[in-house]
Amino acid sequence: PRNQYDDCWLRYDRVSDDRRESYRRRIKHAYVAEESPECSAVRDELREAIPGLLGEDVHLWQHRPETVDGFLAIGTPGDMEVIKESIPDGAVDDLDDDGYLIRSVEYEGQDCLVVTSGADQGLVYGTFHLLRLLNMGEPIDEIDVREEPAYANRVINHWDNPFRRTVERGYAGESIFDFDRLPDLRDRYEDYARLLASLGINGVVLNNVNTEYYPRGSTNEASQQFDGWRLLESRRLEDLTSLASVFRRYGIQIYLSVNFGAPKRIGDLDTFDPLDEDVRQWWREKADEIYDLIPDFGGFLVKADSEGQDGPYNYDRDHVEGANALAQALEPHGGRVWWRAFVYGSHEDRAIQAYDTFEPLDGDFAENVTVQIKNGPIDFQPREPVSTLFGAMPETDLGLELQITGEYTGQGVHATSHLPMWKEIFEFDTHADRDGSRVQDFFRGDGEGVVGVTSIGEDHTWTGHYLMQSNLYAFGRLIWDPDLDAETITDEWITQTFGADEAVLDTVREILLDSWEACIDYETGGLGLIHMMHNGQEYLENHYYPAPEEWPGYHGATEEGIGYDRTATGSGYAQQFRDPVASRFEDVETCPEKHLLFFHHLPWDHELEDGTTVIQRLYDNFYDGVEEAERLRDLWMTLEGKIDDRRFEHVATRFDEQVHQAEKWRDVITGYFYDFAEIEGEKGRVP
Ligand code: GCW
Repeated sequence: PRNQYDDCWLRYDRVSDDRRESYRRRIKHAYVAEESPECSAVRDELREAIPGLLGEDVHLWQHRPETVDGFLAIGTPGDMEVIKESIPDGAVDDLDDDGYLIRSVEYEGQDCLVVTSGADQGLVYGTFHLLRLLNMGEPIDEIDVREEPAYANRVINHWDNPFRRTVERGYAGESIFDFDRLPDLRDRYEDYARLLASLGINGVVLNNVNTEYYPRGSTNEASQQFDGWRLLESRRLEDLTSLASVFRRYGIQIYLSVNFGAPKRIGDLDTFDPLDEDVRQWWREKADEIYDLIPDFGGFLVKADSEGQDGPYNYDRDHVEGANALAQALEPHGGRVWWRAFVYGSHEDRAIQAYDTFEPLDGDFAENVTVQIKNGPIDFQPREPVSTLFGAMPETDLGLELQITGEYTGQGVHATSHLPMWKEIFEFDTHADRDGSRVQDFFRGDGEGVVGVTSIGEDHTWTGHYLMQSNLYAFGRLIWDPDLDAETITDEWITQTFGADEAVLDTVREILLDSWEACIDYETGGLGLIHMMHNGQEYLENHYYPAPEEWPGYHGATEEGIGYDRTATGSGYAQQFRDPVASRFEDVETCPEKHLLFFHHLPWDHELEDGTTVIQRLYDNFYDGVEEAERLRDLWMTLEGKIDDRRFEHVATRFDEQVHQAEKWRDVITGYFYDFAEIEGEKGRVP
């Protein structure tokens, strides 16, 4: 089955000759601690990796191999003498559970490589870190690594619909999870867990946040009847134990998205009012049942009172009352509720609603509740200003939700790296002080973290597009260490995925790092407009193309001008920020051009800083964006013969389609704006 899907970045190809001897000396013999499930996963990984890298078998030892020149030792200091003796006292005690050290040391005349941690989980991460260095051909003779993750919770959210095996906003085929066949396991589960653990991911929410009927979007009724809520049924929970044990070996906890109405749907209660004592008791018993089966279960993710999902509003309760009812049930077991702040519908401008709803509740959520907030106030647009909730709820545990899948960035077809976008979000300074005021500083508590909505599916590529594997990779690496720069992460991915050829490295790096700005330009015109795009293929159920009647609500175009007034005279989103951010967005003169039309409604001929008018800049950006997509495609074409045909052809075909879609949309949207503005383009391109 392994050849039915790609290895992604865990390729373990033969190392170059000039590295081989040094590697051989320190890794051909490996002494790995015994007991835990995590250590057995480590041993399996070495069995997979080392023969690939060295072209010869690895020797695994149960004690120190005394008669060889050198060896790899993986364990806690308590597990083995060589580690205790060669790592200074206290160096390991100082680490977080997930942290680890990797060092080259000399031990009684042998050249060793030590991977150590205070906990088995850190050994898994340390091993994958070492294998990454080997995959990249890095020297290991003088190595001294100390690592700890920035965030305690590093979680993947699947939007997979159990039993149907569809994936909402997934562009890589069916769900990899076959819930109907559990407890039977598939090899793919383990290989997926390996990919995630190699990035330091420690939690997976297995199913879609939409756990019931989802009354919008596609016209296909049947595709909207979701049954994720059934996963809380007793027989389904029993089935999940096998899947949990696969992930457990890699230190990954499983979570479920649950339906707030479960006490009524699954239980025999006639209410799910979170303040009703029977309802609370039902959740307690359900939690007890789950933890009996899965002692390390992570907790629940909830989308409540949003896009048709049930919630506390059904009973006039608020989000605190709702979240805390579930939290009290998980609390004795150490479980956590991740409660989404993605609510809209009652305010004319959806941007302002999450803050209005959640900020007043600060301080009232139970200790084991995390409020999970999308990066921007709308919905994973190619570019949005950040959510005003960051920094606004100092007494609440917060989680940041990013989208790895490309719902609005070209779906499975366009090559769009999200990494530069995530860097922009992480570095944004909110001027709200906690332990720092950048967005990336807000999720560092024990009950906090970063989650990503995944792009994974049954496709051979896993992500529907070979280059989009880079987004999963980048997500994991960035949330382990948000200080890593985009080039470093991108280069790591390319080298492990395509090998060490410099030309390939330079080319793919340029494509990935330039792809996001290109996408913004050809989809949105680059001045902060949202939801204006034509994305994906029409025949895909998931394809995104809002009906032209919806457009004015998004971009606010009139004969006089364009943009959405979110200043004090408009919806007031700018005012939800702290100063000086609020005044910077509020004032047309200081509002950054990239967000201009998100915050301001301006005349078509309003002059930008360089004298260009708004309408001309939109025209230019749509044209330049397409040209940029063409340039990136041409860059890819230079790789013919430098990488394998299968991956070359796959990406080349998609690039043609990307350019084609971008051109089509450019013509539609520039023509459409021309109809409003009746201003011809200065370069003879519009109309
Ligand atoms: O707007 C949307 C997406 C939905 C998604 C929702 C959410 C899971 O288009 O597909 O539903 O966001 O994040 O809940």
